[in-house]
Amino acid sequence: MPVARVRSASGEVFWAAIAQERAVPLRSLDGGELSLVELLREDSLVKAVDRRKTEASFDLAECTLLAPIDRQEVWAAGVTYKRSKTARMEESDAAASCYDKVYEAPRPEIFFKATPHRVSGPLAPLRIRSDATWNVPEPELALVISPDFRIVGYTIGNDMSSRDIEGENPLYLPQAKVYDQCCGLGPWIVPAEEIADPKSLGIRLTIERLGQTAFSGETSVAQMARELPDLAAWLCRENSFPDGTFLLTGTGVVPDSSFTLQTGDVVRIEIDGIGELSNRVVQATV
Ligand code: DO4
Ligand code: MG
Repeated sequence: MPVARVRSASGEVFWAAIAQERAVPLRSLDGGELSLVELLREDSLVKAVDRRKTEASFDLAECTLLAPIDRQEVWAAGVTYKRSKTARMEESDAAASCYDKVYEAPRPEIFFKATPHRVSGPLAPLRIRSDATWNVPEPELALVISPDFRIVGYTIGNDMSSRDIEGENPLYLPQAKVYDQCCGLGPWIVPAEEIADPKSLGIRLTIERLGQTAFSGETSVAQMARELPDLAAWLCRENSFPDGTFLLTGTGVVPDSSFTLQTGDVVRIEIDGIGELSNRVVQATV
């Protein structure tokens, strides 16, 4: 049963279990406000949710789904699919060999992606930088990791990226990746116990522009050159996450080099067994 962050029609924000088009609010067992980490600390996310269900329920159609995050950091892995390696070697004269090497190396590329206030949930705007000319979405399976480093759930991530900034100099990566509204997450968290084989999940990206499909592409987690537990273990080396954390696992879909996002584009990412995350693209003016 998915776990979502929900805003009701009257403006109340809460964690909820989603079933049969209804949102069932969850309560903390200590009587205070429920935070995601209380659920992540338990051995079973499914049982943690069951134990906290209230009697109330809201029609999902009258609620807004928010990004399923409260206090966590979002991290991301890169160059985990061959398509990402190839696209990045094309965009960067200076650093082509870095991408080639990291694709093969035991240690993966892992970078900091977002704090909660930089994350957009379903149907909320995602931003392209006003100082970038070549921008793409990156559809990625996102791991939800507990404070004791277990993969307890999955959601969909969009690792928005400015290819011209990253391509100019790899040291600009944080600016290509981290800015306001740079990361999509949602629509909810699916417990890991409910996904028998995450490697088999298909990932599809569609970009609509003025009512037409401007780009579509797909991949499968099976195409990833690394194992999910291995990525999580590298992130958690010498690192602590008192509230748990999210880890985007890299993109296997990159549009051709002639493509860049425009204001008004709608980016839709679907992952089997999880659902769909759609966001409209905006660009701030300087
Ligand atoms: O090397 C830069 C970032 C790579 C990335 O975000 C990806 O492969 O998804
Ligand atoms: Mg990425």
